[in-house]
Amino acid sequence: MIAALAITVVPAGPAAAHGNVTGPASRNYGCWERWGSKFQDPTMATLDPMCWQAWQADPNAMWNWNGLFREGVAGNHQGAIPDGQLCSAGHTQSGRYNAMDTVGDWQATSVGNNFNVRVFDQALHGADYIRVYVTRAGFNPVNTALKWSDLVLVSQIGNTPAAQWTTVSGGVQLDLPVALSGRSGRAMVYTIWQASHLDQSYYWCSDINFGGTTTPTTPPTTPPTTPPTTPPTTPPTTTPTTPPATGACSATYSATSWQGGFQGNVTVQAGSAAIKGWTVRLTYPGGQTVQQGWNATVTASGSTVTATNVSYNGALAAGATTSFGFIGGGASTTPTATCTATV
Ligand SMILES: [Cu+2]
Repeated sequence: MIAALAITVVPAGPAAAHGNVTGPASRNYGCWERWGSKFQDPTMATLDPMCWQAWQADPNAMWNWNGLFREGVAGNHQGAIPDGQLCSAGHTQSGRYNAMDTVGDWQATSVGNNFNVRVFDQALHGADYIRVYVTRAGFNPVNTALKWSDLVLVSQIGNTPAAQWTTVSGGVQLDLPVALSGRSGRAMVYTIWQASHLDQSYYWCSDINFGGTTTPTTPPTTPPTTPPTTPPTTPPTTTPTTPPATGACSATYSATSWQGGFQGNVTVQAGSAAIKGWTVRLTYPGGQTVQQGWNATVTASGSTVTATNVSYNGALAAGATTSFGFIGGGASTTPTATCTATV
């Protein structure tokens, strides 16, 4: 799942976790699955441009792939979400998911006219109901914003407690069968999960391509073994950055924190000469753990986090910068940061 691997795994509290459509992967889940370990890899801009724009717009839409929901909609989904904003659930969560509405050539999952939509529920919420829609024939998501009137209800279930879902690693999942006929080409799946938890409604856009006449099964998605952190319940605060270290390279640390966890971000800058690689050491006062990292190989030993460049961001011209990050558990305190360069 993650090339830049973590050492210490902190179990996430299931009560705070949520879910997503893992197959056909929703826009933000797919972008997280394909690029989470290398989200600043510039090849994404050409290989997967819609994911690239999404990561540029707000990486937290991917880190929090499980949090695309609204509360208090009272069943009036169309009233809460304007046309053109269906994939961001009406700019929910302060606009974190807005880039999901961007019209363009999102990577699409190939399906037959019969396929399953798989909902993954990390929190064992279960469902009051789940509704699966597919866009009407002729709708082209590559050049058209999604409207409610484009959607046709094709599958649904009513009240289904989590005990009736299939237990998998990290939660439970449920497959809703879709059976269509005569479809070809691009389309979207729109799924609404009314979780049996408060009045919490989830909304997901998945891009599909009707390519075959057979009945492929949705490739079994391995649920992540490390659930990402849940959205902060309190507004994040940014800790002061540490002063850059001196030497052939410097490391500048900043963090965004929430109850029980934080996202650490480090900017690495080459000094007055070019470098071939770098290693950053962060020493915390103690009690911190690392769950996942990106754009660096991140390991933890005791209260020291060591991050080494990956293949595409080791070489830096004089004065040039790159950055990496990681999700940590425990209180967000400011570590000392040192940078060692390979020249
Ligand atoms: Cu939840």
